[in-house]
Amino acid sequence: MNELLSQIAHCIEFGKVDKNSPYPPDMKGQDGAKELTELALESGIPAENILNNAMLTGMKRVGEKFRDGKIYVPNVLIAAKAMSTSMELLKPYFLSGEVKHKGNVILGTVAGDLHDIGKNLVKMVLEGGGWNVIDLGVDVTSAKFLSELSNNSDVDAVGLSALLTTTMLNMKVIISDIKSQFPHIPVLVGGAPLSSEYSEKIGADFYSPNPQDALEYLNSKIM
Ligand code: B1M
Repeated sequence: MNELLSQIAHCIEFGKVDKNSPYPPDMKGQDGAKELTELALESGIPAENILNNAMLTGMKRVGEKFRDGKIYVPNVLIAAKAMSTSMELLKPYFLSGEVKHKGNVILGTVAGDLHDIGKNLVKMVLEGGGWNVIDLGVDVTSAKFLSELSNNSDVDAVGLSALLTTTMLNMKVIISDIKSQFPHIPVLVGGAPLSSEYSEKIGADFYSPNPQDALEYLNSKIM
């Protein structure tokens, strides 16, 4: 891996947000995810490469260590902060695509679930691909999705994200509620614990393991 990319992955893994952040103590005074991401962009490394080969690599290591009980929630939170800081810097590159909106998508992390890094990436890629995203945030209930659909007559699709095996169960209820009142609205789902089999079982129209497939699915709806 490119040295700069591996340094960014390291900063995210250990939660080194920027040069001024005191954490972790052994990296005090060193460049953090912010400065190194800026440098990578200035050096001409494509934003997609930084995302896939540095940021997601760092976050994958965090997930593995968290799963294995080697780190705890505060470590994950500070890593997520470093990840979000880098993501903000990539935003303009993902948004530089098209200007005219292809349509409107409601997006949210489902009820009970507070994970929003993946959902925010999906938002960035969809917006970069020309879609207007109505972001309902995290912990979004069925009632909130329905109220948003009632208030916006020109919504083309709804996207649901879930990261927990417990909250992915809530998708079934949300989809069923949406389909009973808005049967014509396609619902796409994504998130680490999901699969296409599960997506089919809960009545979703499409399962996307990554933001790009979600974008291609939406684009296929207007072709
Ligand atoms: Co949580 N957490 N967490 N966590 N956390 C996981 C998900 C976990 C797998 C960690 C582990 O044990 N290895 C585990 C879930 C286990 C399970 O369900 N079986 C877990 C747990 C247990 C928990 C808590 C219960 C811990 C606790 O409190 N004891 C708790 C739950 C809180 C809640 O939600 N109610 C919790 C809390 C947190 C933090 C708040 C500390 C933090 C979230 C911060 C934030 O999001 N702002 C956090 C984090 C960061 C993680 C890990 C480490 C990283 C998740 C992440 O951001 N990944 C995660 C372990 C892991 O996944 N490696 C873990 C990077 C992100 C880009 O990937 O979200 O999968 P992802 O999104 C991808 C694709 O899935 C796809 O595109 C994205 C880009 O490729 N995608 C879509 C996602 N949504 C999509 C929608 C689409 C299309 C594609 O269309 C609509």
